[in-house]
Amino acid sequence: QDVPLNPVPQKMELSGFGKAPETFKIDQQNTDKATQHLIASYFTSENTNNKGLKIKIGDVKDKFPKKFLKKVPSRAESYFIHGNDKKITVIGRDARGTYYGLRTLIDLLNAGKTPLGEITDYPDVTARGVVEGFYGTPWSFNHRMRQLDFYGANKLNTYIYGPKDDPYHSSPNWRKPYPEEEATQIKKLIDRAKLNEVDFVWAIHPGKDIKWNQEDRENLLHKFELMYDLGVRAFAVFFDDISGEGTDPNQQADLLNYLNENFVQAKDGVKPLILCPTEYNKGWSDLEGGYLKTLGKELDESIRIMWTGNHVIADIDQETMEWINEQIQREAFIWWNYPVSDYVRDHVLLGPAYGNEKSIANKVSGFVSNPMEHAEASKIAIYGVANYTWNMENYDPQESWQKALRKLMPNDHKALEIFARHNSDLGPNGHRYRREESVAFAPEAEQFLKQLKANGKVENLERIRDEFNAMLEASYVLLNSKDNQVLNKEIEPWVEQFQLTAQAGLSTLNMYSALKENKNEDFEQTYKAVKAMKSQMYKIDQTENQNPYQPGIKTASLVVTPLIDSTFVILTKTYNKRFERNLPLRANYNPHQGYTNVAQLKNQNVRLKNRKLALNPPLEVIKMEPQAYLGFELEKSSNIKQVLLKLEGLEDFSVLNLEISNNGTDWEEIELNKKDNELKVAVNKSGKFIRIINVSNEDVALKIKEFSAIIK
Ligand code: LTM
Repeated sequence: QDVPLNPVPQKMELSGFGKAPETFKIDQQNTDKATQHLIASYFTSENTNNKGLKIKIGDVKDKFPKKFLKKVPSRAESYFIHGNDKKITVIGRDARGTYYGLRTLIDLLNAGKTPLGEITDYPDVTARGVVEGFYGTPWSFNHRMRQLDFYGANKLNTYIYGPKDDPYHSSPNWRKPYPEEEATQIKKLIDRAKLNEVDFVWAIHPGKDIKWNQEDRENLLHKFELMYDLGVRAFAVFFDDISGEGTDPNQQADLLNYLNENFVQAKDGVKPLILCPTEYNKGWSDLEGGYLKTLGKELDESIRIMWTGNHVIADIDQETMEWINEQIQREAFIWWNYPVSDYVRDHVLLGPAYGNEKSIANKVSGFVSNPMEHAEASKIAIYGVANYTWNMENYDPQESWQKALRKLMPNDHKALEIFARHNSDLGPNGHRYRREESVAFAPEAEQFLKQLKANGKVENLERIRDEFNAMLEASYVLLNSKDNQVLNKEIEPWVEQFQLTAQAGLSTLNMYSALKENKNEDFEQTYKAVKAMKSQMYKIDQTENQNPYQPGIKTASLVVTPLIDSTFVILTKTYNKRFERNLPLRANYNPHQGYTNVAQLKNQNVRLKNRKLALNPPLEVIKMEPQAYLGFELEKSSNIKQVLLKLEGLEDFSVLNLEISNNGTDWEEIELNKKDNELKVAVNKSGKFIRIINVSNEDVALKIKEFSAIIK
C-alpha cells in the first residue's frame, strides 16, 4: 500500500482505499481550537454539504459506538479511525489524539484516498520534536512559524526554544524582559504552536553568570513570570557549556526544585520542567564528582533531564539509556545533536536521520533533534525524527529520507536527492561524528582510482561520468526550481559550489581521455579549465558563509571531491612524466596542524586563510589540567609575526603562558599582558610550535573564542 503518511501509523487494517469524494458532511463533537482550525482549513463551504461523505470527529468523551471507543488505544495522543464508503469516524484519546487522527485523514484525502477499514495509532515517545539549541544565527520568526506548521503536520509535539545566541535566553540578558518586538513575536509563535498542538518550551541559559543567591533566584522567577504572561506554559533550564560557579549540582537541583514548587506547581497548566545538565554526556561525566547522582537524587521526580548520549554528538542505543537512566533515576530526555552543524558550519547535512537504536522507545521521556541554523534544510532530518519517534520499530531511514525530499520539493525532488546524497557528511571535526555520503557512488569512485593508479586503464569511466552529469544537471534544476524558494535560499551557495564540482569532475575525465589519446594540447587546455574552476570554487569558499568558526562552502567532501582531486594529481603527474612537463600539481591544502595534549581538542581542525592560521574555536568549555597545552605545529620553522587570543571564562590570566619553540622541547615564553581576556601579541620570532600552556597547579576551564597566529 502506497500510503502518503508521515509518521507511518502503528496499525492499518484496511481492505484498501476508496476514492475521495468531492464533498463531505462534517460532524465535529468535542474538538479543541487546533482541531477546529484544521477542520476549517480543509473543509470549507466549497467542499461540504448535507449530501457529502459523513465524517464524525471527536474524542473518547463523546458519543461514539462502544465497539469503536474500545479500539482507541489508552495511550496519550492516540486515535482510531474507522472508514467505509458511507462514513468515516475519527476518535482521539484526548484533544491531541483527535487532532492527529484528523491529520491522518486529511493526508489521505489530499492524496485522493479514503480509508476502508481501521487505523489505530499512537506515538512511541511522549515528547517528540526539536530543540533550537545551536550556536550561530538563531532561526528567524518566519522560519519558526514554518517549522511549527511542519511539526503539526508531522505529529511532533515539542519545540524547545533555546538558541545559544539569543542574549535574552542566555547571558548577558537572561534576567531582562524581551524587547517589545521580540515579545510580540514570541506570543505569535506560541499561538502558532497551539494551533499545531505543539508545546512551546521556553528555555533559559543562566549558568554563565548566575549567582547562587536569593536575588538571582527571584530574577529567574521573574523572567519565568514574564514569559508566562506571554503565554509560555512549558519551561526548561539549560546549564550546558558553562564553567565555574554555575556548575554546582546541589545548587542547580535546589534552584530547579524551587522553580518547580513556586512556579510550575503554583500556576495553572504549566508542564513539568526540563533541565539540561552541565554533564550532559557520558564522555564528560565525572562519576567520582557525583554530579549526575546528585541530580538524580535531589531533583523532584517530575523534572526531566536531558542527555546527548555517550558523547556531545552521539547516536543513542539501549546501553546509553540504561546507563544514564540508572544515574539520574528517571528516563532521560534525549537531546540528539543532529543535524546541528554549528561545529562544521561550512557543510550542510542533508542525509537521512539514522543511527539511533529502535529499542529505546520506553527508555526515554523525550527525544528532540538539535537542527542546523538552516531551518528549512533541517526539515529533511526532522521529518525522519518525526517518523522515528512515533513508530520506532517500523522506521526506515532511507524511505523516510526519500519521502522528506518529496515533501520539500514535490516537483524537483530528484535533483534534491542527487544534491543531498553528496552532502551529508560533516568532514573531519573535533567531535569525530561522521555520516555516510555518496553511498552508491563510493565503490565506483574507489574502483576508478584503484585502476587509474594501477595501470591507468579504467573500466567504469562512463558510470563516473554519468554521476558527474547527474550532479551538474541537478544543480541547474535546483538553482532554477520554484518548488521551495526558502530552501533554495539556504542551500544556494552550496549548490553553486556543487555545480562547479560537477564541472570540474567532468573536465578531469576529459583530461583522462586526452591523456589516453595523447592529445597534449587538449590535455593542457582542460587542465587549465579545471584549475580555473577550482579557483572559482576557492573564491566562493572565501566569500560566502564567512562565519568566524568554519567559514566557507564545502560540498561533496567525502567521496566526490577527493576523487576529483586525486584524479587531477595522478593525471597531471603522469602527463608531466610522459612529456617532460612541469605542470604544477594543485596542492591547495593546509600543511600546518593543531598541537595539543588535551584529549577534548585532539581532533580540532586548524585553518589557513592568507597568512592567518586559526584554531576552529570549539563551542564547549575546555578543561585544561596543569601542563595541558594547545596550539599549532607549523610545517617548518617560520616567522611568527603575531598571536591573537580571545578567551572567555578565565578570571586569572596568569595561569597561562604563551610559548614558542623550534623543536617542541625547548620553549621560549612570550610576554603577555596577562590582564585582558583578549590579547594581540607581536611575536616576530621564528618557531615551528606555538602553544598556550596551563602553568598553574590547578585545572583551568575556559572557552576559546579565537586562537590564531599570523605566520610568514
Ligand atoms: O549539546 C548541548 C547540550 N549543548 C551544545 C549545543 O548548544 C550545540 O549546538 C551542540 C553542537 O555543537 N553542542 C553542545 O555542546
